[in-house]
Order: sequence, then C-alpha cells, then structure tokens
Amino acid sequence: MSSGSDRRAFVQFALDEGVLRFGSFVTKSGRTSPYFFNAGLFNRGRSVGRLAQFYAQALINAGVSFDMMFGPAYKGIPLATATAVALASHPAMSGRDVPFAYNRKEVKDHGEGGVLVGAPLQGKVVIIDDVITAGTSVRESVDIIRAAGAEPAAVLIAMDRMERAGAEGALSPHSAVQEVQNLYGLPVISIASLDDIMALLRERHDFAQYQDAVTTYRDRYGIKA
Ligand code: OMP
Repeated sequence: MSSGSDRRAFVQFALDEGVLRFGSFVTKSGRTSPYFFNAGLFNRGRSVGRLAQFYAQALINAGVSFDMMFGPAYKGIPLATATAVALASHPAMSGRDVPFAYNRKEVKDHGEGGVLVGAPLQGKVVIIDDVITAGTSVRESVDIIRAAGAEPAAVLIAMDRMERAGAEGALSPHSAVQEVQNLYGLPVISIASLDDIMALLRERHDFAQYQDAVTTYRDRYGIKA
C-alpha cells in the first residue's frame, strides 16, 4: 500500500493526465459509473516514468518479498517494463536489478517461439496490471506463472475501484480485488483506491458537482468495508 500522501498525489496526477475522469461511463460490467480510470492515457515518456515510480513505491511500501515482475499482455507489458526501470534506480532496492517477463496473446511458432518473452519466470513473481475488473488477466497470469514452476507473490495495480463483483441481481459481497486475494491467497497492492478519489473530491471544490454521484454509486456498488 502506498502512503497516504503518495495515494493522494497519485490521484491528482491521474486527474492532471486525463486518466481519471468524472462524468458518465459504462464499465466492462455494464454499470454506469460517474468516474473512469483509463490507464492507457499514460501514454508519454514522462507520465509513464512517473506512473512507474508510483508503482515501484507502492510495491516497496507493501514490503512483500519478490524476485521479478510479470506484465500480462497487452497493458501489463509497458507497466512491467517501466516499473522494472523505476525499481532499478530506487534507493530502497540497493542496486538490485529486477528481471521482468510478459506473455504474447498469440502463440508464435517461429523465431524464439512460445508465449513468454523476457526473463525466465522463476522465484516469486509480482503480477502488474492497471485495474482488476473481472480478474481474467490475473487468473491467466497465475496459470502461466505456475506452469513455469514459479510462484505468484502479489498483484500490483494502479486503482482499486472497491466495488462489488458480479452481475446486477447477483452481486458478490466482495470486490474483484478481494476475490483475487481469497482465491489465490495473493496480496493485491494498489497505488490508490476509490477512498482516495473520494478524499480528493472532498478537497477540490471545483469537483464538488461529482461528489454526490460518486457517493450514490458507491452506496449502490461499493464493498462494505
Ligand atoms: P480485467 O483485466 O478483465 O479485470 O478488466 C480490465 C478492464 O477494466 C479494462 O478493459 C477497462 O476497460 C476496464 N476499466 C478500467 O480500465 N478503468 C475503470 O475505471 C473501470 C473499468 C471497467 O470497465 O470496470
């Protein structure tokens, strides 16, 4: 978990980059959400570099022991790469050079072949992604890591939306993040969460108009702490 000030700074950064937006958005699960976090809009060198520093710091603060990173295709690929770069120059890493790997979505039958690219999967592996909605990419990553004889150690994400998994009428009491924790026994570390977005909305009077909509959405879909 990031420290409080890191989490707040991250939400502000996401807002500045247009990654965090308020309005009306339909999510993958068909909900109409008053906010959306589109990590694909961290799409320049400086912003990806800063994003990676936030990921690296959240991972270090969590204190989990790990050997390498795995970024599931496609969105996890630049995240694993950039975060490995950020870790390499982080003082807390004492010069440790963290390997990383990622998968292809298509199996290649020529050249180097196979599904995996990068460092060999071994030891304790941190899976890095942007958000967990259905948990599909985490499940696939866990399977790939185990099949290689390595051990999933944690999942590192940017934003925890803290909302209940499942379809309308059959809502789970747990979020997708909690389900990953329960199912695989893996800690899920997030740079920031809906709590931090709400804290920002309370502070920023220019965003006051969105506060009620986010509160209503949370009352309807949010996990009970
Ligand atoms: P999984 O990898 O299946 O868990 O879901 C990732 C999906 O979450 C992406 O396809 C995004 O469209 C979606 N998403 C966000 O990236 N940010 C949000 O704030 C909300 C969603 C969402 O659709 O729930």
